[in-house]
Amino acid sequence: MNGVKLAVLGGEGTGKSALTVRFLTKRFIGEYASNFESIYKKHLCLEGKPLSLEIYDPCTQPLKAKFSLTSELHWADGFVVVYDISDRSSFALAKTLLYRIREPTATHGKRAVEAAVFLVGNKQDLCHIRKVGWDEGQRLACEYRCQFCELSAAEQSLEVEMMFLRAIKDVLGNVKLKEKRRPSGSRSMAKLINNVFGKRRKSV
Ligand SMILES: Nc1nc2c(ncn2[C@@H]2O[C@H](COP(=O)(O)OP(=O)(O)OP(=O)(O)O)[C@@H](O)[C@H]2O)c(=O)[nH]1
Ligand SMILES: [Mg+2]
Repeated sequence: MNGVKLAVLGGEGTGKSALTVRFLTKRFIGEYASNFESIYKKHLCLEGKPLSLEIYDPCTQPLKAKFSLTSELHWADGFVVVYDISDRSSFALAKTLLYRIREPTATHGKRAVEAAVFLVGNKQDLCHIRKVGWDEGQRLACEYRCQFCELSAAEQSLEVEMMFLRAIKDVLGNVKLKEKRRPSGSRSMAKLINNVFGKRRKSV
């Protein structure tokens, strides 16, 4: 069975828990505990294949989120980076997080392909007090090679579901790419044998 690990990151109160709970339960309950971190596990069936999903929803630790993501970067296969469209400081923090995720040293070169990242402008229902433009989000996503959408965990169940499913599919796509780039053991051995015998044939 395929396993996918997603980390939902972002500033305090941006709606990380609301999005995660919305995806897992289709409900918006309004208030969410923020004093402990959670890893939610769910079994899904995606395109007819079983999938084991883990979603990491961190507790409020703005400084940790800004400066030390080491364990998250090693744990996760993909990231959902959330900001609140009515809070400009959360957009600045999202940018810092994207920078950390894309830093070449962030995973000490362990990744064969870039991690899948989805930038989410949450609380779209508050667009009357918007502080971050849609185009700014889109530009930031382009700059850091991410998917992008604006949505509302409070009002949109389907859009939240589509966003998570897209993030999961991107992770699975990366897994396939990684497999393609890494020659399999038998293929490397065939290449080695070919090299040895090829050379010998030439010298005869
Ligand atoms: N209007 C509106 N409010 C939202 C939305 N999503 C979340 N909220 C509210 O924003 C507040 C924070 O949501 P949380 O899901 O707890 O945010 P969080 O990022 O998990 O917060 P921390 O864990 O404290 O960092 C709560 O009062 C939610 O009800 C949304 O789409 N629209
Ligand atoms: Mg939370």
